Amino acid sequence: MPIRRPSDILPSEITPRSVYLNRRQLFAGAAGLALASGLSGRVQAASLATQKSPFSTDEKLTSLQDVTSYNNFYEFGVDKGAPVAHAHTLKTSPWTVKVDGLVAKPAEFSVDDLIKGSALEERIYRMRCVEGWSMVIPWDGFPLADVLKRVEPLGNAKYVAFETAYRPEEMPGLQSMFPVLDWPYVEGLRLDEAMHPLTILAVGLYGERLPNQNGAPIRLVVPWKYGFKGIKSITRIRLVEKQPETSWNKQAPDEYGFYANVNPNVDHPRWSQKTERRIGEGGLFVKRRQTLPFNGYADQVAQLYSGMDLRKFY
Ligand SMILES: Nc1nc2c(c(=O)[nH]1)N[C@H]1C(S)=C(S)[C@@H](COP(=O)(O)O)O[C@H]1N2
Ligand SMILES: [Mo]
Repeated sequence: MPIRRPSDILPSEITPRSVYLNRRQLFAGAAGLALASGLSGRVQAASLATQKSPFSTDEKLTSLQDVTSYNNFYEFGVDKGAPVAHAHTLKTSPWTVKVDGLVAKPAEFSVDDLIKGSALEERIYRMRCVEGWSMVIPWDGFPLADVLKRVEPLGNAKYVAFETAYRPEEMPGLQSMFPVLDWPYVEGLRLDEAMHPLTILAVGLYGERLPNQNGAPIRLVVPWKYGFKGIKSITRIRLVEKQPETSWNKQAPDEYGFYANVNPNVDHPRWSQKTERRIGEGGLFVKRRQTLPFNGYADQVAQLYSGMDLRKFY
C-alpha cells in the first residue's frame, strides 16, 4: 500500500480524542500508580495519531485493563501477571532495530524515526493464543513490508528472522538457573507472510505507545497466527535464505510448529484448538467461542498456503 503523507489524511480518519477519553484516563491512572509506588513506569505524553484501517474488525474491544495485565512475556516471568509487575525495568528508549542479512541496504532504524517516517494505522485485530484464549486489540502500527522494502531484500532472501532484546539485568526471567526458553526469544516468517499487508509492526495500542508488558517499544503482530509468533521488544530483523529457528519450536517441536496458523482442526497434543475463551467474557454461563481457520482471516491469507498440508506444516 502506498504511504500517504499526513496532508492526505482526512480528519475523519484520525481516531477522535473522545473515543479514547476513558483510555487516556486509564493510562494516566497507570502513570499515577507507577509514581505512587516509586516505580519508573513512564507513560508517553503524546498520543499516537493514527488512521483507521479497512483491515480492522468491528468486534467489541478487550478492555485496556485486560490487554495490559494478562500477558505472556517470559523474559519477565511465566505467570500472566508477571509482565505487568516486572516489565517496567526494561529501558525502551533509546531503542534501535537492526535490519540486515540478505538485503541491498542494511540499516539500523531508531523506533522514533520509524514512527515519524510512517503513516501509522489503527489495526483492530482478533488475537488468538495457542493456550486457548483470545482478545480484540486496537494496535497502532505500520506494515512490516514498509520497513522490508526500505532495505531492499535480495533475490535469495526467503525468510525473515526476528530477535528480542537479550538483557538479563533488565529482564528478571533471563536470570533463572533453569531457563524456560533458549534466550534470546526468536521468531520467523516466510518472506511472503512478512510482506502481507495484515502483518504489522506495532508501536502502540489504544492510541498510546506500547506498555512494556505488551512488547515495547516495537513488536510483531500477525493476526492469523497463534500469539507466540508476535515477538516482542524486537532489536533485530534479518533476511535469510533458510527457515530460521523459532523459540517455541526449539522448545517443543511436536507442540509448536514454524507456521502456527490458527487452525481449529489441528489439536495441540495436549488440548483441542476448536474453541477459545474471549478474555473479559466472564461468568459461569458464557460459552466458549468457535475458533475460526486462520483466526477469521482466511479470505485474506489462505492462498499463501495453497497446496500445503496444514496438518504437516502446523
Ligand atoms: N519476546 C517475547 N515475545 C513474546 C512472548 C515472549 O514470551 N517473549 N510471548 C508470546 C506469546 S505466547 C503471546 S500469546 C503474545 C502475547 O502478547 P500480549 O501479551 O501483548 O497479548 O506475545 C508473544 N511474544
Ligand atoms: Mo501465546
